[in-house]
Formats: sequence, C-alpha cells, structure tokens
Amino acid sequence: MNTVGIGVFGVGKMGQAHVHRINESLRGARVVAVSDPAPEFAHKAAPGLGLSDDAVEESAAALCARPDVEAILIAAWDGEHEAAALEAIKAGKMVFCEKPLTPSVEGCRRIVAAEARAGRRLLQVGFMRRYDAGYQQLKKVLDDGTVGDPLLAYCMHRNPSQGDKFESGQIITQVMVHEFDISRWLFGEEVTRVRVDRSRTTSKAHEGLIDPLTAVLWTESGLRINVEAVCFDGYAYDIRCDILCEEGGVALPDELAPTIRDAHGVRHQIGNDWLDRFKDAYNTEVQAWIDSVIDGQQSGPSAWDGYAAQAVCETAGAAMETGAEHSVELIARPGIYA
Ligand code: ISE
Repeated sequence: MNTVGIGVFGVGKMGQAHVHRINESLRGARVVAVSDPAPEFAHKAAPGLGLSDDAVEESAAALCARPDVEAILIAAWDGEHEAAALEAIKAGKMVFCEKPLTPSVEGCRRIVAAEARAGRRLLQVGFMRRYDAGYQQLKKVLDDGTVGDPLLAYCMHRNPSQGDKFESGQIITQVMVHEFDISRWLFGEEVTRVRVDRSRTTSKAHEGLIDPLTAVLWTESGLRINVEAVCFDGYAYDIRCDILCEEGGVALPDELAPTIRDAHGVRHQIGNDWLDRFKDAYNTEVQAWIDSVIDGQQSGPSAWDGYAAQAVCETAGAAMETGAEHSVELIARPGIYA
C-alpha cells in the first residue's frame, strides 16, 4: 500500500498526540514534516517526534508546498485554523482540521466557499465523537427506529478542569461545540433556535468564568435538546447523552470499565480527559481520514458541518448575553455538501 506523507501544522498537546498516533498506531501514512505558528516551538518538538530539523517548516504555506507532503493535519490553536486550511485547499491537498473549524462563522464560510470553488470536498473536521463506538450504537438505535422517533434529548459534558486562561466564551466554542455537532449528526437535522441559561457558578472556577452553562436547542422538526457544559467539575471527564423517544429511551453506553463492588458500594472508573475517553474514536477518525486521502474521496465530517456547528456557537454566544431565544441563520448549502 502507498504511504501518504502528512504535514502537521501545530505541534502542541493535540498535534503531538496526532503525530504519535499516525506514526505508531495507524496504517497507510507517515508524518514527514511539521510546522507551528511559533516555528521555534516546532524546532524544539521535532526530535521528540522522531523528526530531523529538515522536517520543520517555518509556515503553513511552506508545509503545503513540500512535494513529500500529500495531506495536511491542522492542530494549531483555533485562531490559526482558517489561514492554514485555506493554504491547503489552495494547494489542492486534503486536510484534516481539528475542531472548531475556525472560531468565527465568517471564517468557516470562507473555507466552505474555497472548497465550493475547488469543486470538491478536501477537508475533514475533527468531530471525533462521530467515530466513538458508543455514539455509533446510539445512532444505530435511532436510525433503526427501535424505540421510535426521538422527542427530547439530554447531553452532559463535564470536564474536571481547564487551563487558567480558559474564558467563558470557550465553554461554548470548545466544549458545547461537540454537543452541537453530535446533535446534528445523531438526529440528522439542523439546529434552528438556541437559548443559553446560567446557573450558580462553581467555587472551583477562576474569577470571571461562568460555569456551568446550559443551552436549549431546537431542531427543524421541533426536537428539544438540553445541553449541560461544565469546565470545572473537580471529579472527572464525564460525557453522557440520554434520549427520550416515542416508545422508550436510549442512552449513550458508559465507558468500558469493570464494575467494582465492595464495602463502599458499586462503581466503575471514569477517565480524566478527552484524549483518554475518546482514544479509540481519535484513532478511528484519523484512520478514516488517511483512508479517504488514499481513495481521493473525502467522507468524514465536512467543512459544512464545521460551519453549521460554529453558527450554533455564535448564536449561543449572543443568546448567552440576552437570555432570550435566538434563531440560527445558515447560508444555502453548496452542492458539494449534498
Ligand atoms: C477540549 O478542547 C476538547 O476538544 C474536548 O473534546 C472537550 O471535551 C473539552 O471539553 C474541550 O475543552
């Protein structure tokens, strides 16, 4: 089999995890070059990634221009995604971009427009939950109609903590964005309205942060989705989803872990962060992307999905300020995303 040469832009925690997964666990690809918005950081990181200094480029454009780089993986900080994605699309290279596609809806629209001009899908967004075995089982139950049509959903997304610089808006763009995407994917509908409600803030959050935050979403058919996002729960990375349907209910299976029974009761372990909880999903997701690079056909979460999720984020940001319900406005969907 052909081995695809990958260039990784952004070699922080997430980028390094992707380099290791591609070079050590997946098939069909090899990371041959890296770059970072702070190039000196990429020079420092290269030896630990098994790369020589010649494999370090000074910019995303230089990375895209390398003949041995057939596809680009973007894992730099959110604000750097758009320019790098546009470079890759301009170079006609397939690209994997971590979520959020870009922090601004306009930026997402520019990427959608660039792909539409290219006339084909080149980009996959890193919504890894779609590749998680539990979410796939949940979707299958819904699609098979085993418990009838969905009526009401509850999504919980709790983090033990976040960095000191974490800001309130990021609870929407970094955390809730996963719930927005997974809801669109599970129910196959766009979100049309959003309201965001505040609660009492946890004493564990740093000054100025609003945590927890809840959102109510309504989809095209009127399905209501309650989203809870927590950044400082202080106990674990806890992801849940429970859906009431016409003839019963279905819930996301919990993590695969042995159940312990002892004098303290019955319990099983829960992970501490997303890299652990979604480890298999990340591997499956990036493998699917590599396979699509080899086939020349992109089929994972698209730039449209990145745009639509970001439109919900931006509307939720405005709704957080007013406390009122806001409508989500989307542009017409270009034909390549049909
Ligand atoms: C983080 O940025 C992620 O991407 C994780 O998937 C998410 O679960 C976490 O809450 C975010 O902070």
